[in-house]
Amino acid sequence: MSKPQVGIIMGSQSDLPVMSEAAEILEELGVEIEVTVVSAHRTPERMVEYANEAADRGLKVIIAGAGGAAHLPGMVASMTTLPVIGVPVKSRNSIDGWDSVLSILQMPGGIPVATVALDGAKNAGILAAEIIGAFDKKISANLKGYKESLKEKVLESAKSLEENGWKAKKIGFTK
Ligand code: RP5
Repeated sequence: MSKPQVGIIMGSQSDLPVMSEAAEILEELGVEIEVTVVSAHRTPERMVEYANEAADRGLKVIIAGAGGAAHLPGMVASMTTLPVIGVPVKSRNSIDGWDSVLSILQMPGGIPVATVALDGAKNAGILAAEIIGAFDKKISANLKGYKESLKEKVLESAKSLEENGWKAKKIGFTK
């Protein structure tokens, strides 16, 4: 196995059901990953160490997920020059998800976090692969294949719907 290119971190293991979607799509696209828990509030020293060492360890992108008072993505972004993709998680300490979204999205000038939708870890994985794919032809080709498969699924479901009518539920399209 070669060195991980994308680091997936989350504030708590309770974020894993959401964050595993980033891991799954990145593995499908052939991107080497590492996955771990780094809490901004409960392990601040570990967060500083992770952010400071990430680039030197060879990571190219960090995906950081957290919920509620979600400070992990922004704090990590403040300590690295790597692109950071933030995943707001609708966690048990989140009121309605907006707290997670806004605390990751509304970063001050100079410290961007590319924030995806609430629980949007799959898109975070795809975005990370696209960043890697801008410099890596194999990943770029894998992404092209993935996007083709999305197109085919839509066309298949359109055909099925047109042929069988809207009452037939077996249109076989999942997100
Ligand atoms: C955040 O608090 C974590 O990222 C998680 O989304 C949330 C709840 O954490 P647990 O209490 O489940 O560990 O920091």
